[in-house]
Amino acid sequence: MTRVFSGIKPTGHLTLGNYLGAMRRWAEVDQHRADALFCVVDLHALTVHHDPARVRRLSRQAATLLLASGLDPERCTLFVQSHVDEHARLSYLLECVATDGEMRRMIQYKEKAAREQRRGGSVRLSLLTYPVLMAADILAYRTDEVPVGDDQTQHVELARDLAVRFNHRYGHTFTVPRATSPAVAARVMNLQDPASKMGKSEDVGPGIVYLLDEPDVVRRKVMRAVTDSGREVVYDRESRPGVANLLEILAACSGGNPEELAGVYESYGALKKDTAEAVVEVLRPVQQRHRELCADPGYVEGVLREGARRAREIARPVVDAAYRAIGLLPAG
Ligand code: AQP
Repeated sequence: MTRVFSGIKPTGHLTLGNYLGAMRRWAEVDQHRADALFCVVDLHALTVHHDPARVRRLSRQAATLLLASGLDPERCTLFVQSHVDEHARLSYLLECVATDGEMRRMIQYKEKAAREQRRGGSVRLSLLTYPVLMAADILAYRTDEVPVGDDQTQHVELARDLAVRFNHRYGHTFTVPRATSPAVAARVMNLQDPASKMGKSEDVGPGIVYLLDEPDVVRRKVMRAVTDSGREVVYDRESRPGVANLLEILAACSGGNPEELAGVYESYGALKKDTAEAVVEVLRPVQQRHRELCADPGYVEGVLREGARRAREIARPVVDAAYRAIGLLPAG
């Protein structure tokens, strides 16, 4: 059976980008067709300036929202990365296979390092090695497919390269994974700055729709989305990025196609109104289920405990095999 693994970082409140680019597909497709593992990758949240209490809170919230978005613990394994030691154990071995040059070429590293410096902080070494830990997350489960938004495909490519290199040097140990992205909304852009991704830890709050935004807040954010001075609704990502972003969001929420939808609208106002309502409708059941789950925190904890147990069971023999293959003496 195909094995699928993917994760989400508790670096901020989850966004519509996270949902349309990744979470929704995990719940609607992946958990039904594959042996799927989903992870709140909390160690990754420590790669940038963080507040410990906030990371803990956001980790719990991310797990709750993943369940609210439809992940079913009977169909998939949901757990927290730091509950399974194998991720960190394998990460070190992969650091011994990756190169400094590979890390410095990563686009996300360059962007995030620049942002940390702009905010007056220093750049943590773990931000540079982040893609190696992500490779460990993936390879520890002999993952076949990694369903992610577009922004993560370069990191999955690195995981592939490391798997191939390790296998070639030390004998076949890892499955070589591949990234899969959704057909629409693989990169949802910031509503106030359509040249930038809608990212949960970005500063431009009014351009980001959070999964727990009240309906009126969603409407206000979408109605104020930056478009351009044109009047005709056309789908062109290059010259009309703001309008293209709205069309993609609407298409992803209503099951349509952005190019066809462009032909339906005669004004930006009408497009925004329908997009806002479509987003509100998509978020409504997630928010409802989230409220129910918040009333039963013991349930979420139980799911995570059982998820970590199952995850360890899969990862431990794989990581032990990697320790042997690379030349480390077994503990006996
Ligand atoms: N704007 C987006 N459009 C489509 N997919 C997106 N994803 C994130 N933003 C968008 C996808 O969501 C999954 C989980 O993301 P992550 O937690 O690993 O963080 P990220 O990719 O670095 O994105 P964020 O939300 O912007 O976090 P910060 O601001 O902390 O960097 C991934 O599959 C991602 O592709």
